[in-house]
Amino acid sequence: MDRSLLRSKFRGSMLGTGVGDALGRPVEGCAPRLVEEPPEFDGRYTDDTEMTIGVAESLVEVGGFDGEHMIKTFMRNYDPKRGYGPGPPAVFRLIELGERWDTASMILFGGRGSFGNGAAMRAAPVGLLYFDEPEELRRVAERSSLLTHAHPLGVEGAVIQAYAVALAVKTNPSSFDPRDFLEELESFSREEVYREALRDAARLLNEKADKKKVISRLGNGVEAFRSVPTAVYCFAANAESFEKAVLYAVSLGGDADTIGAMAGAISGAYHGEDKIPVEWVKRLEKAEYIALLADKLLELKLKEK
Ligand code: R7I
Ligand code: MG
Ligand code: MG
Repeated sequence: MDRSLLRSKFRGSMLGTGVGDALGRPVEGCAPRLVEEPPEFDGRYTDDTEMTIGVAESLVEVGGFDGEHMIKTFMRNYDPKRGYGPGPPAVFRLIELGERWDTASMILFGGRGSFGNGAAMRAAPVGLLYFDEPEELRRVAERSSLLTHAHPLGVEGAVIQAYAVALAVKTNPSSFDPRDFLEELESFSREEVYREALRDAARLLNEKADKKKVISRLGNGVEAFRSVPTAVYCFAANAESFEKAVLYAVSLGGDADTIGAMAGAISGAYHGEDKIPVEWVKRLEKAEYIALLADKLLELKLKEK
């Protein structure tokens, strides 16, 4: 693939995360019937994008994955006004109190770790940097998830989201089949909960299901297994347009910023930067910096070779 196309796809995925997040932010937690109109776009992003920035910064600064560096980057960037779930800030506090950085996340939720979607929502940079190295992608997605989300279903959500971004980078829109895409994700995933949900997603696609059915089968919740397959579906069912995919994602309500961010990351990687409405990118907070991080991830990727 030529460099300029890759650059556009990397930028599309990073900006797509921010745009989907910002679009969903005002309607996070709303019932779907309250999101019939597209929400107003003011460009303000939430924890989803803040942590995605952290993942990208750490990968770029280190030249690859370093867990301690990444969690410290999350802590350095942490802004309590960005609407974090309770898990990550609790991990940050434990570490500040002297807990080991590599085990603190396991203390959460009665010692099982979180299965929230907080690791999946920030996985795009991992999918980009390792787009053609599936084993390395899985390893880094798992380890970067474990920093805050230790439950196997929280971890696997991040793996699937990263792999979806990777597949979208590799895909040429002129020869795309959403069923193959879902099948490939299913065969990559190692948790039956996700395999089942991805098969459901394929059925919903065949049925041309309405929103109610999509929400009742796949979910729109903050749990990784009730939002990652949903985001993947939002992309697969609306692959022809970035705008359609993210508008559909946030229209499901519930964890709208996160489903928007994840669908935006996949769709942006698929279409590239130029297919994201200019007005959205113009208004997105720190858009230039986010695009710069995408460029640096690509630079790192090409240096590896
Ligand atoms: O996953 P996390 O970072 O939250 C991300 C969400 C996104 O929607 C962001 O936009 C932001 O709004 O927050 O935060 P966590 O606290 O780790 O997980 C989110 C929630 O999932 C928790 O607060 C719990 O309600 C639920 N949850 C669990 N419930 C029971 N048992 C996560 N893990 C468990 C569990 O093991
Ligand atoms: Mg958020
Ligand atoms: Mg959210």
